[in-house]
Amino acid sequence: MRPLVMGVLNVTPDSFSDGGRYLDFDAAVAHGLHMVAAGADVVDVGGESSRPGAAPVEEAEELRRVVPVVEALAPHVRVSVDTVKPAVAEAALDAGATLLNDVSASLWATAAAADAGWVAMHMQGTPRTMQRDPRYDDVVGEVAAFLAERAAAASDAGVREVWIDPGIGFGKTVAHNLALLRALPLLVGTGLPVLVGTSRKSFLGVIGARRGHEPIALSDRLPASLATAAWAMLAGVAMVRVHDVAATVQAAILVGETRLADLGGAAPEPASAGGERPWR
Ligand code: HH2
Repeated sequence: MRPLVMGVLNVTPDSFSDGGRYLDFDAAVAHGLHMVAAGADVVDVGGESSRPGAAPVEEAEELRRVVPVVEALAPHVRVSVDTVKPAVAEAALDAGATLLNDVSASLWATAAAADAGWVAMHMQGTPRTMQRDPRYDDVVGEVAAFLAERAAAASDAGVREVWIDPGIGFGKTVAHNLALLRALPLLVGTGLPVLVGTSRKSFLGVIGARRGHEPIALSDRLPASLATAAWAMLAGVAMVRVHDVAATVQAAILVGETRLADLGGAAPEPASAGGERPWR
C-alpha cells in the first residue's frame, strides 16, 4: 500500500507557487481533474494564500473562490479544504469536501460538527509575520507537544479522523525545517497519520543549491521536492502535500513497494490500536 498524495489547488492570485494560474473556475477544475488523472488521492482546495507575508482575504471572496470548485471536484476525488475561516470550512464541507486542512489547528469543532477529517498543522505566528525571526528552545519537542495536545482536543470533541502536520516553512528557519524532517519518525510513532508539505518551499532552494551558487529558483525545485517527499514517505508519513502530482505518485509507488519488501511482504500495521485506518 503506497503513501497518499494530496495535490495542491490554490484558487488564489498570490500563492507562492501557483498563484494566479487557477483563479478562474474552469482553470481550477481542469487542474483538479488533471491531478486526479495523475493519481492524486486528495485534492486540497485553498482560496487564501498562507505564504510568508500574505495578506488576508475577505470571507465572501474566499467563499466565492473555493465553494464552486469543491462542488465540481467532490464527485471525482476526495476533496480537502485549506482554510482557517470557520464559515469557509462549513460551506466547503457542505459542498462535498470531507477533510478540513487547518493551518491554524483551531477548527476541530467545525470538523466534528460535519463529521469530517481534520488536519492540525503547526504554525508559529501568522503568515504575515511568521518568517521574521522564528525561535524555539526545542523545535521538535514544542511542535510534537502542540500537535499532540490539539489532536487530543479534537478526538475528545468527537473528530474521528485526526491528522498531524509539522508545518514545514510556517514560522521556521531552514534549520528548524531540517530538524522537523529528521524527526518525522517521532511524529509517525504517535500512531496518528502524518501529513507533510515540503513541495517547492524556499528552504529547498537554499539547501539544494551547490556551494557558492544562488538559491534554486522555484520552477527548478522538483528534484528537491521529490527527495524530501521520498524521505518523508520512507519515514512513515501517510500523505504528502505536493504541486507535482504525477512525479510524486511515481515516488510513492516505489516507496510503497520498498516498505512492503522491508516487511517481507506483510502490510504495515498501524502503530497504535486505533481501529480501521482507511488512509493507509
Ligand atoms: N503548506 C502550504 C499551505 N497549506 N497545509 C498543510 N497541511 N501543510 C503544509 O505544509 C501547507 C498547507 C503552503 O503552500 P501553498 O498552498 O502552495 O502556498 P500558499 O499558501 O501560498 O497558497
